[in-house]
Amino acid sequence: MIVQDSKRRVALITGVTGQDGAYLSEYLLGLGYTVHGIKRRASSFNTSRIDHLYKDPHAGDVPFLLHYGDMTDSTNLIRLMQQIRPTEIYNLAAQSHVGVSFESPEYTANADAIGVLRLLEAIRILGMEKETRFYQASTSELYGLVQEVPQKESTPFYPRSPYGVAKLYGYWITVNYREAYGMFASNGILFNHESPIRGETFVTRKITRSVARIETGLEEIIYLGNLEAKRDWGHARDYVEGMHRILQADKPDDFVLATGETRSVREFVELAFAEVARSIEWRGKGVDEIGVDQKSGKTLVRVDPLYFRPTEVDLLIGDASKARERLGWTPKTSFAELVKEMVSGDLEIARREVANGQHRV
Ligand code: NDP
Ligand code: GDR
Repeated sequence: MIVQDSKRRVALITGVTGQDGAYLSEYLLGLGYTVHGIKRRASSFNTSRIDHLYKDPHAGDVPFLLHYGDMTDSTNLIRLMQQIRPTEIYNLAAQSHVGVSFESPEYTANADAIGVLRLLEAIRILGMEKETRFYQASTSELYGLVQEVPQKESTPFYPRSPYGVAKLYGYWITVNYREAYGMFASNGILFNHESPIRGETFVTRKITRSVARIETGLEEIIYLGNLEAKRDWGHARDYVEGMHRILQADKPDDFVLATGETRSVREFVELAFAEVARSIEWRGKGVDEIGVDQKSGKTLVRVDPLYFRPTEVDLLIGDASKARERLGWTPKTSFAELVKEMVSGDLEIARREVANGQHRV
């Protein structure tokens, strides 16, 4: 049984500069938490997603603090944990791009697999097992090659990428430390979740950004990989609330968070273009397939095998009944609302670029 000092609500978020880190920081600050985030040193500013939350600590007592750190450096993680003594840790840091994990498999394993172990060991080394709850950002990529649909907590794992395999280690080491040392350590098995601040190289944001840039004349065409892949896409804002609920449960456990609906990349493209009143007609097959604007006849989408993965995950659709029943969590944003919000966010950015004199093609 974990006994927490009810007055102290101090969260440590790794991966605070990422999509989920930004939404979770905002959510926890709204609940009155003191939030500490770990950011990586970079040669240029990398905090654009959280700048609106940050106040200079010189101004006095501020609830949001950032620290330099890296998941590959245990000395740094131990020191930070010792200084901060968080009551909740959200481990969101990861090399999170599935395609890139085929290019950098060793680094992905170091950050995404061993990084989890480093944090769990830091809790043990500092004797914080009874005061700190641990959330691990697990993923629907664990399911990989389809074994069962919809996928739920009991569905067997069969990861299909170095990223998925590294996350498999992260999942099991979290379960093992819970069972071996009685830690409050839980996995959230989250299906894809997106937003207007999603990284620009994930397929949803890549599409909405290009739709906006094509619409404003900044770009002419979008190159994509596998159009048939199906994903269960939700909104990141809803999912970070689920992460928090997972750590407020009576006991540590593993939970799927998903919408229960699935769409193909092709459907996402069609809906995103429909937001700017364009309808796509598909012509050709396989690598020669193109998407044409029905009105103008212009080619807007082209398939490029560069974006195919050596092994693909064809179909993800999650069953989040356990989270609904035990945590009272349900997603609030529909697929159509998500696409609308993302296209609208990217249109705003593209129009600003145009207004600032960016070159038109
Ligand atoms: P992002 O890629 O947007 O953010 C990843 C974060 O991790 C960034 O802050 C990044 O820093 C940081 N990071 C990467 N490598 C390191 C490292 N070696 N040391 C310290 N920090 C590092 O991912 P999301 O916000 O989308 O996802 C959050 C987590 O949830 C990830 O672990 C991801 O694998 C997992 N997940 C995501 C899902 C999704 O659909 N979004 C679904 C299921 C799981 P920097 O900004 O400097 O790059
Ligand atoms: P995913 O997300 O691999 O599901 O991982 P991504 O958006 O990268 O790919 C989704 C599907 O779209 C296909 N695809 C393309 N993908 C990208 N990135 N770029 C393209 O041009 C393209 N064309 C088609 C992919 O092949 C794939 O099938 C995300 C990440 O956030 C992980 O960290 C997280 O764990 C999982 O979601 C759940």
